[in-house]
Amino acid sequence: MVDLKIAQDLVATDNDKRAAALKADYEALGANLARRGVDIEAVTRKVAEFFVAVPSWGVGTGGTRFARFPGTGEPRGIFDKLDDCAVINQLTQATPNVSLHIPWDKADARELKAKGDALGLGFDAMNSNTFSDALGQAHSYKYGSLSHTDAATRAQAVEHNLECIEIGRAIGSKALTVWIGDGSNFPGQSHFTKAFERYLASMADIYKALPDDWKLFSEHKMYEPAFYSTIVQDWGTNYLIAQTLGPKAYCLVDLGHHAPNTNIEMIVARLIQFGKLGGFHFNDSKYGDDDLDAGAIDPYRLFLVFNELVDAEQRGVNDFNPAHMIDQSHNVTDPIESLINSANEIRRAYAQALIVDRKALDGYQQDNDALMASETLKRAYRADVEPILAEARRRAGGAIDPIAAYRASGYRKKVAAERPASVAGGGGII
Ligand SMILES: [Mn+2]
Repeated sequence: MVDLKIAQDLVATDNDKRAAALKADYEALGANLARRGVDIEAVTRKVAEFFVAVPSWGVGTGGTRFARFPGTGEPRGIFDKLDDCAVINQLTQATPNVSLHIPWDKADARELKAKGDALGLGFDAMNSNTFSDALGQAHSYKYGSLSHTDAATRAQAVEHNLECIEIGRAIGSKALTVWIGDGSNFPGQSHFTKAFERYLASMADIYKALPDDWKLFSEHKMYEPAFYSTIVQDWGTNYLIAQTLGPKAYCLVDLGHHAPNTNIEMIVARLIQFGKLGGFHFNDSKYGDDDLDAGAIDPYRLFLVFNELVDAEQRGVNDFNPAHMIDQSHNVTDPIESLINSANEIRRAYAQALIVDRKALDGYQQDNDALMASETLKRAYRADVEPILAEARRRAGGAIDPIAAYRASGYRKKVAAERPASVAGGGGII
């Protein structure tokens, strides 16, 4: 029996108000898609089976390097965070797994597992943190971690990653994501080649400790906190890492970790082609690593990424099973609402990509009909697939309108009374 954070009859009451309109909209969309040769039921089933993991750090209010403005009823620690994650999953039925971050979420592994089980939540990739110093650690990461010039500092950073694997094993995780802040702020500060050699040697030590059924994700990021050079700055370096380490090593693509206007969908296609796409950190951005809600700025780009994923899925690419995770920081919204919306936007992009007429697209590509090829994608993107998303949620026991149901539940007000304001919410940007 799952511990539901919002009374299910409240969700049912809200759904009842919306059921007739949804039925009409779903039938109308079904008729429209049928004329295109698309079976709406097949799309709805696929959408219902598509899940994205939420980040534990995403349910706390984030901040910038200027300030953090705490929200009311913020989670005080990992167990409160898991409660909030359960609310998101209850209403969306799209987020059954949580991605933890160590040391922010450090707790007794048996208690973590028991709490997850009670809430009906599982655990996705573990995230290590060697981009900040934990209280009382022997060696500082001010000048780097896995690539540090000092062997003892590197060993400490490796040891931390091994601890993340151990915690992950105990709670059912199957992957470790490594993002480091290592890099330099000044030309000449760091020897590019020697630093990368040290990084690769440290990662090889972590790789050796990886259980057989685990994956190691390395995450690239162009800049920040290092502003001149970053060790794992782009997908090319990331690919070299995954190739060098071995078959359990994959590249993780965080949408915000690229220069503006980078063709991310093409990077995704390349990594798929060479078997090294590990997964995603979904978010959106206008300028840099803005960590805005998925689909908030450029929903077409999100669709184009999913267009590549669905293309690979339908071509039957071998061992194609990328991890879908959100990595966001919410500064001005209720994080639960932002994560609900983001999960829906990610499913929306998937649904739109599922209805692309791939046979027609292939024909236009063969015939060099650029205009019609582009229109074929746009036609799918323009479709309002909200009735499919809502119906998938409804059938799974979620909310037809999850934001409305969440607001009607008064959950935030209730937890605000139980959770006194704290200065450290554990929100973070990676
Ligand atoms: Mn990330």
